[in-house]
Amino acid sequence: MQKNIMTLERHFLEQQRKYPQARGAFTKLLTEIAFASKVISREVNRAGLGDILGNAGVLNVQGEEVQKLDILAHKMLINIMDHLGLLCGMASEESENYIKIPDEFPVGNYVLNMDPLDGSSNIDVNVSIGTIFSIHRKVSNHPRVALKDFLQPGRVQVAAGYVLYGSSTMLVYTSGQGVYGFTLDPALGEFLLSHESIKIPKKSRFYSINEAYSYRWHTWTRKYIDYLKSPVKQAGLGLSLRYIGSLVADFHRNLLMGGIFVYPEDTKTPKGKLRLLYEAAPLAFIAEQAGGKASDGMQDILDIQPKQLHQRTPLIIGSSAEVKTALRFRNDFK
Ligand code: P6P
Repeated sequence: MQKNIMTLERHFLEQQRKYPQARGAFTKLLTEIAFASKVISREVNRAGLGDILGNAGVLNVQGEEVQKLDILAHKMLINIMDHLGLLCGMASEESENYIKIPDEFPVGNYVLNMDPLDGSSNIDVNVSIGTIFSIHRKVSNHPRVALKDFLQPGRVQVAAGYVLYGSSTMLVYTSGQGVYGFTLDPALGEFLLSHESIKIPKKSRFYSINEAYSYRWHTWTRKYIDYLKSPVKQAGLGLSLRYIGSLVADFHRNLLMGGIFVYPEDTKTPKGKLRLLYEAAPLAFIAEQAGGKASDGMQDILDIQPKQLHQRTPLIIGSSAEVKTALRFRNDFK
C-alpha cells in the first residue's frame, strides 16, 4: 500500500494552515529555495560531464579556490530569490558584502543567509556536498536593508535548512515546529516527504573530527577524543570515526544515526573554521529541534550575537548527551 504521498508544497501549505499567522510569503520563500536546489542538484549531478569541473581560478572571501559550481549555485540562488518581493537582502559565503535587492524590485520582510555550496572541494571526487540556508525577519527600520538585519542570533531564526546533494538529493528544514526531510524524486521533479519529525537518536554511533589536526588541538579536545577511543567508552558505546570533510554530509549522518561533529578552536584556527551565520546557526537550529545540542564550547550556538557577516565559530554539534560530555571536558581542561 503506497504511503500517502506528501509533496514539499503540500506540506508547506498544511503547515501554513496550522499557523494562521503565517502568511503565504514564508511558504513561497521556502518553495523558491526548494526550486533553486533542484536546479543546483541538476548541475551537481552532471558536473562531471561538462567542462564545469575544476577550479574557477578565483578566490572567495575565505581565500579558498572557488569551484565553478560554487559560483553557479551562488548566482542561481540570487537570480531566483532577488525579484520575488520576499527578501530585503541576502548574505552568502561567496560574497564579501551582503547582497541588496536591486532597486527595481520590491523588498520583502525576510533576509536569507546562505552557503550556496558547502564542501565544494569535494565536487571533483563525487563526495556529497550541500546548500545551507537560514532565514530571519527584517528587524531594521531601514527602508530596504541594513547589516543589522543579518547580524541576528540563531535563536530568532524563522527557518533553517540544508539540501544534501548525495546518493539522493534531500532537503531538510525546520521552522521551529520539528525537523522534516524531503527526498527529490528526479522523475517527478518533486521533493517528497521521506523523514517526518526527525529526532537525533539518543545512542550515538559516530564521532566526526579531523584527527589529522590533533597536533594543534587544545588539551580538552585531545582528552575528549582519547576518551571517545578509550576501552571504557568503546565498551559502553563504541563510536566509529566518520569524517567526510563535507559539513552537511557529516551533520546529516549524525542527525539520522546519532553522533557528534566537532570542529573546535585550536592553535591554528583560534575561532574555529566554520561560519556562524550560514553554517553553524542553521544547523544548530535543526539540531535543537531534533532534540540535539550545538555549542561553541562556551555557549549555545543559537545564543551567539553575531558581530560580522563571515564570523567564524568553533562548533560542537549533535546528540545532546555527547555534546554535554564534550563540554564537561572543555570545562575541566580549559
Ligand atoms: P577541514 C568544507 O571546506 C568545510 O567548510 C566543511 O564542509 C567541512 O566540514 C570542513 O570545511 C572541513 O574542514 O579543515 O577538516 O578540511
